[in-house]
Amino acid sequence: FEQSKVTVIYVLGGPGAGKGTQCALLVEDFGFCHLSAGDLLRAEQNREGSEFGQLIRSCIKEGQIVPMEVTLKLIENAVRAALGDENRKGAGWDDGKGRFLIDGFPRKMDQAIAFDAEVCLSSMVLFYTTTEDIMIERILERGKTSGREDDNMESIKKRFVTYRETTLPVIDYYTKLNKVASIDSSPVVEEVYAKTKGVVEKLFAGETV
Ligand code: UP5
Ligand code: MG
Repeated sequence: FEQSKVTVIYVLGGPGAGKGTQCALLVEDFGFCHLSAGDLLRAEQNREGSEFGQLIRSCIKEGQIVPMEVTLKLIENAVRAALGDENRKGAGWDDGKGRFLIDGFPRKMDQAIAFDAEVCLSSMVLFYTTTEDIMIERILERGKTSGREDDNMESIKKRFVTYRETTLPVIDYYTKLNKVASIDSSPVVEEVYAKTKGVVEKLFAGETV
């Protein structure tokens, strides 16, 4: 697809920082197509006949990054499907605008380089920051009902290690490219969203972040 027809925003931040929550709100106001890498991986894991099911399950439980070929393909397919899918209109997704939120990706340098080179360049990175204590509290609370196999203390600790060692360098990389808008996600959802909305409005108004 043509780069000029799509706007891609990467949404990053630690486990449980609030990426998915903010994306859902952005969809309503700006007509984005929200693609969560974690959700796409979980769907693939549960898809009958998937050759990657076991691999994805063990990576997620151990807080490891799934080999990028798998994730990249899932995202690329989802972008293409969304661009060609009339039925998604009305569900908040406005196909004509070609706006994508890619949530929880890229979280390793190899993914970042490959997506930027082979699929499309992102316009900016929304980066949610808060303390590990807050992230733990949020994930454990959600874990009561989420059914996610990584919403437990043991997996959380492993997710934090991967985040610090593997994902923070990606943030540094985009910071040097002046693409990162950092937002403190410690306050209540509405307050975090007010900041988020301001940043995205500026982007679409043609200002840099
Ligand atoms: N909540 C949210 N905001 C709040 C606020 N301001 N105040 C109070 N509560 C707030 O939020 C988490 C919880 O907190 C929710 O209950 C929410 O209501 C509440 P959420 O918006 O879901 O946070 P999010 O940042 O999306 O947390 P998530 O757990 O989804 O982040 P992860 O990055 O850990 O998970 P993801 O699904 O992206 O990835 C899971 C795994 O998939 C990875 O560990 C990895 O193994 C694998 N993966 C890859 O291998 N490659 C990839 O490219 C991507 C993922
Ligand atoms: Mg999420």
